[in-house]
Amino acid sequence: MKIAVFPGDGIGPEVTREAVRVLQALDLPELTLFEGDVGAIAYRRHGRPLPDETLEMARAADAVLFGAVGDPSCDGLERHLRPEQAILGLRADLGLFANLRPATTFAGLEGMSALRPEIAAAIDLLIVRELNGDVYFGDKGTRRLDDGQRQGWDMMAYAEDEVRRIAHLAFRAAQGRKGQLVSVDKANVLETSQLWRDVVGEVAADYPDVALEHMYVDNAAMQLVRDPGRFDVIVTGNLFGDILSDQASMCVGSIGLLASASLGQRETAFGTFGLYEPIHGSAPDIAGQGRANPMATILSAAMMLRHSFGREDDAARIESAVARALADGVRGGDLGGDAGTGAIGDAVLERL
Ligand code: GGG
Repeated sequence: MKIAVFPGDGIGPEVTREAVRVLQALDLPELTLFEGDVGAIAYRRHGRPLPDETLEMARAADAVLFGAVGDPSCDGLERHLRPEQAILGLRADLGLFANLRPATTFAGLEGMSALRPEIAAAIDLLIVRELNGDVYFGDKGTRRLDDGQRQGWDMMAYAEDEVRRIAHLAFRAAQGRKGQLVSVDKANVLETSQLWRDVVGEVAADYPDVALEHMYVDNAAMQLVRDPGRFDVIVTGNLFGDILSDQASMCVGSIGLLASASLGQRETAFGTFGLYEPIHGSAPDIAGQGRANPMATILSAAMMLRHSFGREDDAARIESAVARALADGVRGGDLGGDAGTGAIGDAVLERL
């Protein structure tokens, strides 16, 4: 089992360390970990946010565990040198087109939600975010207009094959859950969204057992705080998915709890190759202080065991250990407590 570990910037190394401790405690057969540089740390050491060595390491692995990238000291750099290019480059190079972001309210955390506890208690949803298209990967630039003003532009584009493959994945995910899929777009304004809506509607014919609903993104943002329990699986584009999943994290209590799996079509000897990362970023304001909550990264490691290694029992063990730690009152600063990164890792390890 070859896992490439890319801790990255800010709190990335701190939270990744705890997830690695959990993986090592499971006594997985022939577990080999390689560590590589990504993000600002890679830029400082190698002059690029995604060095060739790191990319080769990812290609040679069965799965990637990723921390976070981003550093305010890089704000003035040209776009291709910015830390975020590391994660975008990995997603593109590795063909990781589907980002699964589950959001479920843990027992005992209902009161930590930005919503009323009884509304928060009902949240058990999965956001399926398309990851290889949209404004993230379209042509972009800045130019001077005739009147001398600067103008920035980002091209939003989706080809129908890109929509079709993420739609199939989302329908299959809904089949394994409650059988309800909400496709989120802005089809009343955007051409890409009209195509998205048409293609998702066509794919629906293959899944008569799944109830499909189309929803505009502004309405989806509202419904997510009004009645999040109505959602089972949400499928949406790259930008809308990024925004809605951060919103969902505050509905369940903290962004420090949301894990993610980025999957493509490559199969390894064990399962589907994937990259696993917390949905949060590098949080430079608390970096290096041992205050970050590592649970999202630990839960991402659980997703790795499930999707990339077919080890459902080990994944469930980790998820249950995290749930029990929370039920026992283990809380990081993000949840109003004072447990540090290492102490939260210890609490999960004790309950494995
Ligand atoms: N662990 C997530 C992370 O590092 N996020 C930083 C970031 O900029 N990600 C871009 C994205 O998720 O779209």
